[in-house]
Amino acid sequence: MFLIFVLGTAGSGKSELTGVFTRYLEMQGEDAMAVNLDPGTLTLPYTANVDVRDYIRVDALMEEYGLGPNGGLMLASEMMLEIIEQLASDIDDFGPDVALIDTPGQLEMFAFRDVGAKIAGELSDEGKGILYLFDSAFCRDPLNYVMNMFLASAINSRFLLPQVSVLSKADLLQGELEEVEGWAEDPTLLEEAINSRLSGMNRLISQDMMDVISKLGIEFTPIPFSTRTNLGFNRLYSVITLAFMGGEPFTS
Ligand SMILES: Nc1nc2c(ncn2[C@@H]2O[C@H](COP(=O)(O)OP(=O)(O)O)[C@@H](O)[C@H]2O)c(=O)[nH]1
Ligand SMILES: [Mg+2]
Repeated sequence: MFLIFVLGTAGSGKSELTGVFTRYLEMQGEDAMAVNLDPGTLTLPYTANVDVRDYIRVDALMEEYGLGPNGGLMLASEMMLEIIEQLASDIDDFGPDVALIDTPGQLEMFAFRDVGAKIAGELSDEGKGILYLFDSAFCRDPLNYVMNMFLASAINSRFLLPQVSVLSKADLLQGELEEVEGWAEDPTLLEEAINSRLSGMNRLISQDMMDVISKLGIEFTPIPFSTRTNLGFNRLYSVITLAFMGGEPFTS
């Protein structure tokens, strides 16, 4: 069984990608399932085969303990640590070859608290990988694009798992898609955009961040993807099977 954790900032399209791409994987003959690990979401755009909300719900915690949304989320993340074994056995019972795991709306809850790394460590001893979503809404501007690279690097060093980048909601970029794709394919084009479009502190920060990221040796080529136009589905499938499975399908 291979677990794919879908990570990205709030609203980057994690839940939609989880639902739609799980169905796509099934159409490719993969034995795939969708897992929801977001205890805070009220609605999901897919039917989760395993759902953390069967055990923990942020809205119920808020009501029971008189907490606001952030307090509820923090309590939920503590409680999730206590039910990891239960979630692991729920996933095992389902017995898929590949599970897409939708993570909390707020990236920081999963990426920067203990809960994410512990869940990733304890949910399975078998293969694991990460899909990091660069939200197109934050990618028009070279400063935000570099900030996204930085977040992706932070996740990479935190989880130490094979990682594939996705440029989510790419249909929103329309005429700007070609330029952003250029930044993804060729860092010198991104440097040019930083120099020509940014000034002052923003330019300095972006240049320095790019230096740090290139020293880390991490490469990002976010794959343009859209659940609205089906853009990028085939490419993402071949990239993840190559990066995670050495080119073999998940279901052999
Ligand atoms: N235009 C467009 N909108 C999308 C796409 N994927 C998701 N969305 C929308 O973006 C918003 C956030 O998506 P969601 O999957 O809930 O993000 P999450 O917070 O990362 O789970 C929702 O309104 C989705 O309908 C896409 O490919 N294209
Ligand atoms: Mg979500």
